[in-house]
Amino acid sequence: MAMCRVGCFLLMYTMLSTAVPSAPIKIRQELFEQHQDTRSTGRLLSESSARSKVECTVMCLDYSGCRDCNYDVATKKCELLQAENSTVQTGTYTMSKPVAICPRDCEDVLLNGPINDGVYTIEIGNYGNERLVDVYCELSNDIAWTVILKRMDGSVPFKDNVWSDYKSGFGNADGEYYLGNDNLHDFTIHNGYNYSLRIDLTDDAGISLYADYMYISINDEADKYRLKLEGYDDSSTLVDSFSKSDGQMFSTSDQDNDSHNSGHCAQINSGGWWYWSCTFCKLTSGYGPDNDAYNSITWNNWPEHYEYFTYAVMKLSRK
Ligand SMILES: [Ca+2]
Repeated sequence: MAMCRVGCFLLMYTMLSTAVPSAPIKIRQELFEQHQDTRSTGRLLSESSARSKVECTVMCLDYSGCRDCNYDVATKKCELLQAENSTVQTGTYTMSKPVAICPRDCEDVLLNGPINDGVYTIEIGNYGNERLVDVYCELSNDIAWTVILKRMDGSVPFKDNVWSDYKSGFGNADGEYYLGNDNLHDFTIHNGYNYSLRIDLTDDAGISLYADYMYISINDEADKYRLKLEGYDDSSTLVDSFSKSDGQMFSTSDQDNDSHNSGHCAQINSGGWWYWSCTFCKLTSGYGPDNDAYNSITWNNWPEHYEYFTYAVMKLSRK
């Protein structure tokens, strides 16, 4: 298990005469203390490029024996060190000593430099019990979205996956994937922030709409990953079809935790979901035109007739 180490020194060593780099590096002051004229020294384990201080730090976390890292903002050079101490340099270096060093979500990623959509490593869970997880970050328009579910090509069999799959997550963050219910629980309950939810859907005619919810959290496995969903935003372009799942437990084809007394909604339909009896929407069901209505991604309040959905995303942003 990778853990955040407070002792990982981040160094922005910038020659005083060096021009300011063209891409501004945003520094989150709550996370990083600035120190002048100090640089971490020690045996050099690795030297490579990184897009940001946080990426450099994550590289250090993943590198056996790495204790400190130095990041050069101007050249984007990342040094991984088996550090022994810090030494004072004369007028050349600025050091950032992190209070917390790993991004907890895509907002941390955005605030620490990267501006491009893509896969980033974040840390999930209570401090002292963290794990590193790859997620897809949408970082455009200065809003950081952490994608937790993505359907785009039908390459991942969401509808056939069982409880253990949904528990741990599946797929790849650079394509179709589900972050997993244990990760979702730790992300929404133990990350230290509250999150809102946006659902993006695109149908086979190319119509793209979204629905916003002001708060989402997922309880733990002992409570069957019960969903808390509040505050549908009626300025959304999509009429609500998900709020009825608020308070529902998660069900899969091998676990019936729904509110349907005589039926097993995840078998009547397909895909793990927060069914009641049974659902007005589901994003985990079959992909593409070769599935009936029960076995397809659905959104009952879609404004037009649709054959199937080509794109479906659930993503979270910090409130
Ligand atoms: Ca049932």
